[in-house]
Amino acid sequence: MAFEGLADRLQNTMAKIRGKGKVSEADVKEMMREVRLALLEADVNFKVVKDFIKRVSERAVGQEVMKSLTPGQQVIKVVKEELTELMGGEQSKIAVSNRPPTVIMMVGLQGAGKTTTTGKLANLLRKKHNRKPLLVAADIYRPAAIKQLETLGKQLDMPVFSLGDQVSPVEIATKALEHAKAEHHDYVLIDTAGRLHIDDHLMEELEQVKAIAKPDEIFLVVDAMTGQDAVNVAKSFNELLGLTGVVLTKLDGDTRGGAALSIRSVTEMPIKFVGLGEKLDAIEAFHPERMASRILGMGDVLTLIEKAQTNVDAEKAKELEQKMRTASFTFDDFLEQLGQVRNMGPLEDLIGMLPGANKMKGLKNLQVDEKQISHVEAIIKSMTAAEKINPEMMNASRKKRIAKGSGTSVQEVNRLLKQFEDMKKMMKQMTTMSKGKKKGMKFPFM
Ligand SMILES: Nc1nc2c(ncn2[C@@H]2O[C@H](COP(=O)(O)OP(=O)(O)OP(=O)(O)O)[C@@H](O)[C@H]2O)c(=O)[nH]1
Ligand SMILES: [Mg+2]
Repeated sequence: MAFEGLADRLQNTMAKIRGKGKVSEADVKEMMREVRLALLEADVNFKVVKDFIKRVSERAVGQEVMKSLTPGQQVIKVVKEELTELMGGEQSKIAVSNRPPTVIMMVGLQGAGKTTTTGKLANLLRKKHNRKPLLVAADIYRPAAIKQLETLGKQLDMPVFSLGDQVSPVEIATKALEHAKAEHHDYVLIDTAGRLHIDDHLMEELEQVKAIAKPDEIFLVVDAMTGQDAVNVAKSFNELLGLTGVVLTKLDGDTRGGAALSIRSVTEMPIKFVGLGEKLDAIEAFHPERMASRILGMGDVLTLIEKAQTNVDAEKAKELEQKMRTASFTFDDFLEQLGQVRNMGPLEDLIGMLPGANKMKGLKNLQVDEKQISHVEAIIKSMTAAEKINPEMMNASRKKRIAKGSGTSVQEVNRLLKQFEDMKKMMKQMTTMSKGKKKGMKFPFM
């Protein structure tokens, strides 16, 4: 996971100052030295680091901190605010044209993730915003580029506009727009060709496509793993083409995060989305504040809730809630719920969004638990219908049978039974707690 080193270091530094009842200038200086090192090590642009430290230092020894009752926490608040500001302050939304279709042009270097991101964005627009996007294959150079987009289109069950590779991208864009209007598509996503380096020919062609397609957004797709290079690429593309935003991909890899923290201040371009994996739902809108919160170990509960809302079937959630109320929640429901949680993405990522998760050593090894989950699934599937509804009937010989059937052990079966009991108890408490409160979605796993 990206930012791990940075998050660790910053969180350790913050822990030292958090509880302090008094913060001296020397304390702040000491802390800033560590923050500076942490940022530089994360490959954040040198000048960006310098400015950042200057701003935080000024504020940290200023009135707002020294006069506060909890100066330690106040300093952390300052760091968080400045970190948020660094990444762009308020989150920026995706444009909506008042004369549809809204046109989004994807540009970037070879292998940055343009084609994948085109598919991900279209998926997001449909899933979350109820839009009807058209994908446009305008990369006529790389062999199989068109095929790649068409395959994505098939996976998503979404139309792809293509005229083969013998027609110029400008003409493809022109025809695609006509087609989109005729078919009432409200978004058009144009996937363009990548180059190894920025070159005149590529830029000329992109300018021509831009002139004809009049895009509402030009997203530069950059690979977070390329660190400072990503920042330079963003700078050049912006100067030559005029971007409206950046999509930072491969943030799931072990990038140190420097690009995410430098791009905005160096280029003034907002990061609008981040790519977090190869799958077509591995994309998130970029919220600087939430990202700062994650980096500082304060969690990102909002994203977690949104993930739940997009990926958990609302009908089923309601049904579950009802079952919880009436305490008729069974192992079958439990299985289904596991499935829904898994839809939200790798557990490891979800846990990373919980406040303080970084500090809990046990949680860090959660990858292992994916295996445990399959065990849980196997155990439940080995139960009879009666056992699933009535776990009380479970005796030693039944447990033995289930352990054997699921390829696990009696201990594991026991553990699951215990967890299930605990969970039911917790649900009862939650439903009593939420009584009288305003109605909202409740999920036992949160
Ligand atoms: N881990 C990870 N891989 C990604 C992400 N985005 C894209 N990829 C992978 O990166 C590789 C290149 O992605 P493409 O979408 O083909 O990149 P492109 O910019 O269209 O490449 P060209 O068309 O050759 O210029 C593929 O293997 C993708 O699966 C991401 O967010 N995370
Ligand atoms: Mg491509």
